[in-house]
Amino acid sequence: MYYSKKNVLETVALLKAHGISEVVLSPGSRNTPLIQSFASDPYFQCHSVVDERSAGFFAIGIINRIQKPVAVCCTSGTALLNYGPAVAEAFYQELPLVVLSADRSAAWIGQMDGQTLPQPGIFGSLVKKSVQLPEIHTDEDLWYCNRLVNEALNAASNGPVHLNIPISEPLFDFSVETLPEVRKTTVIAPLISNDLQALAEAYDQAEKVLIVIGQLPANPAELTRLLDKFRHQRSEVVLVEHLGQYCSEDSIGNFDALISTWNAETAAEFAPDLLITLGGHVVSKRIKKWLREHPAKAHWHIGTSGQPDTYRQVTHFLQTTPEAFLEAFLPLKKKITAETVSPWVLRWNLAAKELPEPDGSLPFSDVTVTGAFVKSLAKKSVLFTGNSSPVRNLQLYSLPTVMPVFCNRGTSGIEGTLSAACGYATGAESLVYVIIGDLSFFYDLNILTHRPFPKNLRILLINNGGGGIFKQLDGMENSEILNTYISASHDIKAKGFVEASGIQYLNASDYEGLDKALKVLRNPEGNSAMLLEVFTEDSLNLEASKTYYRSLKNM
Ligand SMILES: Cc1ncc(C[n+]2csc(CCOP(=O)(O)OP(=O)(O)O)c2C)c(N)n1
Repeated sequence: MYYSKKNVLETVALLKAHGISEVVLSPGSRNTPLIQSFASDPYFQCHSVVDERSAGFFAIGIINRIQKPVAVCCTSGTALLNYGPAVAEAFYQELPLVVLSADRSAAWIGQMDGQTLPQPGIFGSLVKKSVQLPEIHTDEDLWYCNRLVNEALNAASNGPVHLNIPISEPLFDFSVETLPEVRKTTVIAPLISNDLQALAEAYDQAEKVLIVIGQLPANPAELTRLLDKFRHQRSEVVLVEHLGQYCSEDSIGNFDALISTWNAETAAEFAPDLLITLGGHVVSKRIKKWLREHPAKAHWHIGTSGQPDTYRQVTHFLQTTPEAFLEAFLPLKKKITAETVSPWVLRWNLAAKELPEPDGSLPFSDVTVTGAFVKSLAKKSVLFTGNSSPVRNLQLYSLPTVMPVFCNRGTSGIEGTLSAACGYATGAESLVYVIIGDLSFFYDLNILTHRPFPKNLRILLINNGGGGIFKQLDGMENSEILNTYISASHDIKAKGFVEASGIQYLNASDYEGLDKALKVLRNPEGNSAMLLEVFTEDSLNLEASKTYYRSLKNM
């Protein structure tokens, strides 16, 4: 049975009408009317996650999997604030996270009534839309509520939204048998203008086209098909990290390491005439620096937001989805066949191919452990990577198989990687791997209490005793407080936490042990999730990466 008040019924019915079927619920009494209504309706798949910070990231993991909006629902007060990091992440990854917060009626905010704070608009500029629903007493209230919920859900197409729902007592009247019929409104995005002829001509004439693909959702099958059709294969170089999901025979993933080998002259020679970017964040810092120093004659950025100007040289914002742009653009460009590939493209491709990956001749370290892990990944699996060193080290290696790779790269926070992976794995059939550093792992421990904990999760925890990334930074060795305050060094091991949570625990601290443990980790059978904790040492971590980058310079 559903809860009786109309603003709750309208919200629940409209979520259903908009096709939002997965809801992550966090416990509370003010939101019990919402919880009861979602859980009573078999249309909704409900997940219970107590800690709202984890719940927000758990929902992001589900969005990564289903690529549709997902709702999170919490009680009033600080519960809502705990969604903050996930809301920010969703905003900068343009993910459709729908936040539903229950509240007291406006009259009681700031009156020392229990568990209240000013909830409407609390996420400020980090949401695409924020609405305060009315409590419904009249027909006009009902129309107003319907309009606001529709507006918010429509705005969620490319980012998070917040619906604050005041619910006065009684909170536990579960007497309604069916949801009301509701009006759903649909927004049709502006169609792309056909005025692209000039761009098509510029594209056909460009000699050096650099396409940089940032973070994209998984399985961009349609985008891949269109991009393959779009490219002349003559004048383009495609740079894409694992998070960009696109993969073709000649796309280049190791460009960050490649750029590290250039001198001023080569840096200028590799620069493009026309830069085309799409997708979200790019991890490499070197590419940003290099492109800012070597601006192209033209830069087109394709994306619905009409920003950003990451490389300080945008000439055209093509404000639409990459798919819609390519569809419109394809018929306009010339069909160039049997052209020879330009020397500039050949040079890029050769340089990228010749660049060696770090190998086992280097000391046992974060970098080489990552390499061994990457090579052991099972086919048809999915990978979540923590921020900090894992996402960077991962990029030094090609993946053995095409697989979706996810990371909370919207704001690069270290707090929600495990939770997101857990959300993805719940309901996924494949193995879901996580590679994560120790500070990021311990930060997100609460999700280990989630039940049922997905058995298909396989976690590689690289425990280097603190924030290892900071020790790699030039000049840090001179800081006397590096260990105490910057890298927050510790001697905590994960074993106790992991075993108490019913997860199978493995560990390794040399190549032989790692090899054995990785074989166990890739086993899809088993009654529980598994975690492999690998211990590495600061001095060897530093030596391995210095030796590797030095060897590239000497090539
Ligand atoms: C929520 C949040 N707090 C702080 C940071 C700053 N930060 C970036 S990397 C990092 C250290 C991460 O350490 P760990 O997860 O152990 O990975 P490692 O550096 O050892 O690879 C910190 C604290 C952040 N990105 N996000």
